[in-house]
Amino acid sequence: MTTLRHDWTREEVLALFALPFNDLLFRAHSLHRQHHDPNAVQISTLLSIKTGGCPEDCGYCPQAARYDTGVEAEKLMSVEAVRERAQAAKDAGASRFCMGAAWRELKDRDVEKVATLVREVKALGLETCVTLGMLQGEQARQLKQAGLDFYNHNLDTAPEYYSEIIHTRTYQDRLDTLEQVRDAGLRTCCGGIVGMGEAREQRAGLLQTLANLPQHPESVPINHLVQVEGTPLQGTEALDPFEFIRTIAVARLLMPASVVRLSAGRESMHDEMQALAFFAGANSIFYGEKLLTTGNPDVAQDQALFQRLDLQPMQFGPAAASKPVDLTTPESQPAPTDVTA
Ligand code: SAM
Ligand code: DTB
Ligand code: SF4
Repeated sequence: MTTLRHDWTREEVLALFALPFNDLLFRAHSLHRQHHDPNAVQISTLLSIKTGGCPEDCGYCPQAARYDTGVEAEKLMSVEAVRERAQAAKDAGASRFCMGAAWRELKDRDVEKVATLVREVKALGLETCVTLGMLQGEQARQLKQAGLDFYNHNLDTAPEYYSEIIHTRTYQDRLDTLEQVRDAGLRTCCGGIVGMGEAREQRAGLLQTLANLPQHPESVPINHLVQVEGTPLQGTEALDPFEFIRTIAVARLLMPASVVRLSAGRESMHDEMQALAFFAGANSIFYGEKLLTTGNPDVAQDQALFQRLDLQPMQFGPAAASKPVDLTTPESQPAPTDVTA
């Protein structure tokens, strides 16, 4: 097995980006196979449990109150409504349920409410993930106690590009929250967004920072900017699709054991592009018609994609093993590949 490195230089990362495309993909895919089943994809479903009205100014985000995006502020969803959505996600084949709130930070008064949601979702036999903004250590420990598996908190971009995108909190604030999450024994889901007008240097900077964290995030969402009318980043020049694939491949090379998620932006990607992303090292998706407020491919479309590419949902833990979930028809499921081979 490869040694996990935490000392990547910017030059080294840029040199990977600059490899001939086929060489880069070959290297990334070869390493991918050493650490993962190449035909298994982890499936998470997202739910916005508290939508809109956010005080932050993240330039990409439709939920920031200050931008006129048509997203209405809503209250925290009820336990019953969340349970129903989580059960539906499980029935559709998701193994993880991720709940997002448009908050700057988690307030102490909301900790017990979120903990209740976590307990309910966990009781259904799903892995749990929440993304609630900045978090304090004690709050992280309370959520862990409630059964939380993952906390999603993204670095979003390279340190030097961050101030182009967000002004209401610092990069260090994000690093501090990630430290609290790790210290509480939670698994980290941390990645960023590309296609925000950044240069390759900054895509490299994002991945370099992620890989040089004290531990590689267990889950690394690579979001392609979803441009939303009314946000400052609407109208940003489109990223070359092959540059997006390169970003996935370099993420795989830097963080070989992590699960890399082909995250936001899939709705505007063809099947061929997604197939290339899976080959380059992506092995997770968000599944279900909606991300938080924007669209995601239809479930039927994803099921067809899995079938066409012979992909299977990644299983986890004894609960999943006792009741395998088929995204495709049962007879199309090949025997699981031996990842230790
Ligand atoms: N409010 C919390 C926070 O910012 O940490 C949690 C929710 S926030 C919507 C979670 C992440 O979604 C952001 O960090 C960002 O990476 C991603 N995101 C938001 N809007 C996006 C967009 N338009 N395109 C791609 N990713 C987006
Ligand atoms: C992540 O990295 N991407 C997800 C999840 N973590 C919370 C969010 C994508 C949001 C896309 C815009 C929207 O639907 O509002
Ligand atoms: Fe608020 Fe999160 Fe959107 Fe930033 S990304 S505006 S913190 S909901």
